[in-house]
Amino acid sequence: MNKTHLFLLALVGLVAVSCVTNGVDEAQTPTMEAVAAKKLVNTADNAQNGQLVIYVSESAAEQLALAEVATRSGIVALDEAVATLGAHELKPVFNMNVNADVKRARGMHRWYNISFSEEVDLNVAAQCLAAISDVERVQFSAKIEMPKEEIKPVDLSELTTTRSEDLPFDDPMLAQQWHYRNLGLKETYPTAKEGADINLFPVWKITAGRRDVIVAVVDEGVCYEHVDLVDNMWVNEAEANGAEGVDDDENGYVDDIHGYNFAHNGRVTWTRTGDTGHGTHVAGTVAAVNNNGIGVSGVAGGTGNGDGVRIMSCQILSGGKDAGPAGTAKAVEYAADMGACILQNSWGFGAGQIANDAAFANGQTSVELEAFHYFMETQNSPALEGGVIIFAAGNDGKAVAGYPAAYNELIAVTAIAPDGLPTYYTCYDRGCNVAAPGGEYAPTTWAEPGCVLSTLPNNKYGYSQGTSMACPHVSGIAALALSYALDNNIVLTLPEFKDILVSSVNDLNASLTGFKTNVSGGTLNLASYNNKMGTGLIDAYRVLMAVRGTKAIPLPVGEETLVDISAYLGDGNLTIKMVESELSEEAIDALGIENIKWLGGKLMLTCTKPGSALVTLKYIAGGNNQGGGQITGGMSAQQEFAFIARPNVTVDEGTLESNNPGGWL
Ligand SMILES: [Ca+2]
Ligand SMILES: [Ca+2]
Ligand SMILES: [Ca+2]
Repeated sequence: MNKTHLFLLALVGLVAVSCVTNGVDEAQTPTMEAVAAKKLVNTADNAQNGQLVIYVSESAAEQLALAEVATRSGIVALDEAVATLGAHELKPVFNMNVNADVKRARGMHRWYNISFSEEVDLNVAAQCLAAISDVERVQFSAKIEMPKEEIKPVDLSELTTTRSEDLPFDDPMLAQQWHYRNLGLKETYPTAKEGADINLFPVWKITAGRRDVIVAVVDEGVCYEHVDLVDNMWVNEAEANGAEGVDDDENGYVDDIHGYNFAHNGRVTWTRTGDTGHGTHVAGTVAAVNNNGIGVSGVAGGTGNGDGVRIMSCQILSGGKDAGPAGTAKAVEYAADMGACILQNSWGFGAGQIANDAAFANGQTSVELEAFHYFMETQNSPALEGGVIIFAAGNDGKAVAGYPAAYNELIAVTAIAPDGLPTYYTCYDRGCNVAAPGGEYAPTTWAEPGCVLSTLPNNKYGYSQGTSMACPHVSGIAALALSYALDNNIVLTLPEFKDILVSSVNDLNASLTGFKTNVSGGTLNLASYNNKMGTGLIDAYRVLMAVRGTKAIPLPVGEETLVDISAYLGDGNLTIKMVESELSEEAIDALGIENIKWLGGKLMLTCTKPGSALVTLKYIAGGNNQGGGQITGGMSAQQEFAFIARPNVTVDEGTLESNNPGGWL
């Protein structure tokens, strides 16, 4: 090991000399080491040995593309470095078989992956490459992690799988999926709170997905044979109907029927030693098949009529081996090239490993960021101008999300428990954008039903907790939102869509006082999470209403409440007189509305249960206040609103605060 190290230190000197002769003016550059250091995208901390990613000059990229063997490019300094490192592979990262012109214009053809002996000291190898004038950036292959969590298969004999009449679909385990509709049952979690969920059921009355919305699950392999997933798997028809061992659609990947394994270069797998079922669990939350009388429901799993959104398996972890940044970048590129518009990511580099956005990109684009930008700027759905990327915030319990999640262009999801409070493991604060149910083992007893229930490989099901489990709730809601937009010919820009996803939330802060006992008997100081779980708890119904352009009016459960739409019209400072408007029976039923009174141009009512409904409210648009019963030209107008009754909602009358969370992003 030491020998290699010393040998390569000597090599740096040699390469430096050759660079000087190649025209680098030493008088203008303080030292070769300083020049080389500026080219390093990240550090060798926690990096994979034996590989680096480099970004070469345009002219070098052209020469490399023409060379029959890339390791004999004809670029003297590069060929020498390759030989000295004993590199056995120098390959373009991105797939120029598909969409080559766009990728070339973006410079994606300039990224190369170089593989060499694991004995070679990484820092020395990186400096050696960075010393070459045609090499503009060098990136270490940081190891990728899934946020750590324990996945526990369900013993079906212990699970009550009764179908209750009020459930919208006949999946027998839906009653246990409190994360979709939380009834506050003590057997779920001792302090479970009714309504601490994503408010999914009212959305399923409007849409449960569309098969032309494709969600790429960047994770372990998805068990595409699972009886509760198979009908919602994305299918590459050319490969499905093609020949084994042949790249039938000529996209550069052989037999990529439901996706591809970028860690082991081959078919998607889930049965290697070291596989955990993580990708299958995540996929089930997004789109397990609904209403098929089997197992669980998925957020966007359809109605049982082949109308669920599709899951594409972009496998970056396989038997404990990860695809590295280059393989992960290819997986993201693949998702964009093959039609996904939502990128679901429950993986990262570990909270705190990368300090901030600048350290993530070092002022220059890393290979995975290049791929993220390509995904975000590729339009695969008529409803969305671009692609949206959603990440788990991380499970280190730190006041910062891990990277890439924390990066400012990506949505980072924190996790709540069935009590509507932060989980003990969730990352929070810096870099976090929105919360969703991630589940939690019951305090002190380690009982599982407070975790998230979903699919596991080989037709099994299981509970797990983590921001990994929270994240696919947001991806599933995003898929429902795009399904709804497609149904209604609505087109959103990416910034508009991200705004909808992070601002269509219910307040979490009102509950964040005092302490909470966690699973191991320790306590969480809830005040430290105030305003730090992202904007709030995502609400699927509010998301759809925002896509529709309908304002949501949050209402508390069990309290007499004054509804004043003045806060939602104009600049919010108008005094609007409401006119008696008829609330539909459906709305009254959905929210258990009682004691409806119209008082002085305002509506007074009590919601007796959590629920959501559309209402049309009429009002007088100014001009009639003559006094003495005289009316002069008070024009009547009306607007549709969504009433959303949730527990613990605080309604701040006369301001927009309750409608606009305005929290820290
Ligand atoms: Ca193929
Ligand atoms: Ca094939
Ligand atoms: Ca099912």
